[in-house]
Amino acid sequence: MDKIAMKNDIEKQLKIKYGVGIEEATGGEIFSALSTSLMGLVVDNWKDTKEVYSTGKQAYYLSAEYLMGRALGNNLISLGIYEEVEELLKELGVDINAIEESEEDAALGNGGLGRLAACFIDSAAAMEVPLQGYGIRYSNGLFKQKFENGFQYEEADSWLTYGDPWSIRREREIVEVEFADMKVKAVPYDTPIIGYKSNNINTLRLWKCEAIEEFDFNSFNEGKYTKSIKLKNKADDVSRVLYPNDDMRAGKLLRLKQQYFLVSASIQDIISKHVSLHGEEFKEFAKLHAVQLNDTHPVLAIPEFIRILVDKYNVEIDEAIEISKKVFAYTNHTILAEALEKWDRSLIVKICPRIFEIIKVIDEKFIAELKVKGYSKIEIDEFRIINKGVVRMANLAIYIGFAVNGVAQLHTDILKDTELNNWYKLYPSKFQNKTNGITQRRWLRSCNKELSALITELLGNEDWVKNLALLKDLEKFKDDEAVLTRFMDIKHEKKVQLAKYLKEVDGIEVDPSSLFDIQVKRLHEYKRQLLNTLYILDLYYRIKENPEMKIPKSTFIYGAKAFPGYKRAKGIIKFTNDIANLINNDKDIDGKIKVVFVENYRVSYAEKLFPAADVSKQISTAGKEASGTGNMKFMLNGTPTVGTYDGANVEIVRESGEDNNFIFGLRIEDIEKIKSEYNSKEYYEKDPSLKRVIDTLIDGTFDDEGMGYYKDLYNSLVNENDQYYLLADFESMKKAEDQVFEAYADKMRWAKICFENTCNAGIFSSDRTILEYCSDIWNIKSTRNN
Ligand code: 26Q
Repeated sequence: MDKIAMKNDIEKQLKIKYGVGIEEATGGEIFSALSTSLMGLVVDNWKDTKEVYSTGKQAYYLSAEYLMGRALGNNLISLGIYEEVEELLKELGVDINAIEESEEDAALGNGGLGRLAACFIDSAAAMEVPLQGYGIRYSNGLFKQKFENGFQYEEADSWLTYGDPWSIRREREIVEVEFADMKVKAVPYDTPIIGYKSNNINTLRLWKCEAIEEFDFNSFNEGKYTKSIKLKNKADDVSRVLYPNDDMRAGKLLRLKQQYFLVSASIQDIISKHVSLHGEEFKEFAKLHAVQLNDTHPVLAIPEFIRILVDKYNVEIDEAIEISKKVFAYTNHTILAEALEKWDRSLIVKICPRIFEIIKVIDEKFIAELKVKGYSKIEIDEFRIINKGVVRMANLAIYIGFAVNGVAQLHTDILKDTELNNWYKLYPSKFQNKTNGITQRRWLRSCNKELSALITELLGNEDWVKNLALLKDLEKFKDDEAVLTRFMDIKHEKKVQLAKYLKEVDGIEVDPSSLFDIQVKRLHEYKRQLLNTLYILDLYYRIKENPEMKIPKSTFIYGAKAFPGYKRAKGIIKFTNDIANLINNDKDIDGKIKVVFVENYRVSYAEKLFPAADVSKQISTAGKEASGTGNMKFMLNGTPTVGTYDGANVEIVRESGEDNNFIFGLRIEDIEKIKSEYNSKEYYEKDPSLKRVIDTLIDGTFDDEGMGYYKDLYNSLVNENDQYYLLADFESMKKAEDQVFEAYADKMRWAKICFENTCNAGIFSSDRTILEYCSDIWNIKSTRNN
């Protein structure tokens, strides 16, 4: 990097964009100027990478969500110039941290699935894999969460108010998307995804929906202003907002429109590039392109692909279907069959009638195939894509997809053995496992620079940043007290930093020498934040009864957003905030425990929480969490898991050892066994400690201001037989926590537990995952741009 040129460029950008010098510029302005200047450093490699990739087979990741977070810090690291830029800014009297904090999170996703997509495109760039991401450029990302008197409120997330210096609007590559009732423009915005210390720059292309005519001049001239912008608004609506739910609870028309918009624009883009390079030749299409469907949300890509081949390029429909069978692969992120996406045929007909016709042809072809194989009518009905007036997106994806994968070993086993067992028997060779991963560039190198420096020092180089398996080599220090002490000093330092941040933004004081127990994830009943809360309340009562009780001073931290229409989830937030209020204000317990619910948990907050955690809480009901990825982020930062035998926890324990984690609770087999005779009331009546905490929901200890939240939560546990087995796992969770307290009290033992977690986290790099997709699904190779 040429420092002087960089400095001049930043100053020039500030002048052009804002008419200010660096002394008067705000953090946001410097962020924008610096980012624009960095874009200048990547444009040439970006263009070259595209050319290099187009000479071979490419893969495309279609996803309705990308939970990117901030870009600046990561991009500086990938470019290998973080320290230089930090110094340059310092010379100008600017603190790089403040500049990084000025960047809005790009929160174009809800949770795990969206963040996974973001990790994957980072890994693909780092691994020099020709993968392009396609998504939607929502004007409003995931809502901002506010607490008032313990209740969650939502505010719009207008992340684009000050523009997005990391994307380029590609006016020349606009495509048109046709709905039954309107035609719109899909405008591509491209973001460079910078390969770590590589010349490969990959692309994330997000589509924005716009009206073809900005506004209707005739109406405007007639003085009908509202009418003149009606069409514009209708088009803008399509990419206006990310649906804030992370399960299939609202099958809304607009959501389906978004899905069709995404896939139509993306597939047109892929096909038109193919045609311009190879002509109207589709027989070998699958040799050049693979499309990965991130859950069922982009599954309409399949009939859209067939539609274009048939209607635009005159391919026979049977042939088009056969081609599509070699192009698409599908990832499943949910366990429950009943949670799989379904759309009423009437909705699909209303939005894109031709697509429905094609789905019908696919369905008929499928039925014919099943008949030939000798399946009965009843069996065939199970498989059918269209059944009783609904289109089952997963069925379409599995029938056409050449590969179907789960996201953790346990999850894939469940799909094969139970949820999708009939499909597995029909197409055994389609099923694969691809255990999720996380990018160590963001989740260690960038968010925990102190630990990164120690690892680099111990290993003698930074190779682990692009080959995380190398962390294994740290094992030789596992009994080295000096190393362990430094490791834990860093943990402490990260806790001090978090405490400072909490104080600044949430006005909450926490003691960095206390144990930080952290549960961060979307709020869901199956994730059992409520179990954690009941546990903490019980602990509080026990401390009150027995002030001498020996436990390490502890801070319990939560971060979670609830879907705005999910009453129980909102009730759990309010209940937990009420308990925090009770405990934090009780002088009797002498600050022994404290409860903090951070407001507006998001990627940039996560980056502060993971490195500062002593305990990672992963307590979903066994069999419900497909994988989890937060669990991996904790582990990488040297944090043991307190959790159930679920999702990727199983693999985490397998890698780092039973002794280095605290596993408790019913396993899937146990639940299967007790399921039929489970009676939560018995637990409630039998265990006075359990009764005591559950009764606070109805005895007036807390007040939900007439919302009915608490009564409802009480009912879910006691009168609706506790679907998620909180009561059944309560006792064993207490035991696990006792073991944590005991282990934590022994400093060196604890240090070793933490250290071993980091040593064994290598396998959970999304680099590993992406390379598995490349070799086992996409059949593509890394391609270097020199
Ligand atoms: C579907 C239809 C209509 C509206 C919304 C949706 C919808 C949106 C988002 C359904 C599901 C999601 C997100 C699911 C998700 O995040 N799943 C998580 O995926 C992670 C990555 O594989 C796993 O680690 C988690 O276990 C899984 O819960």
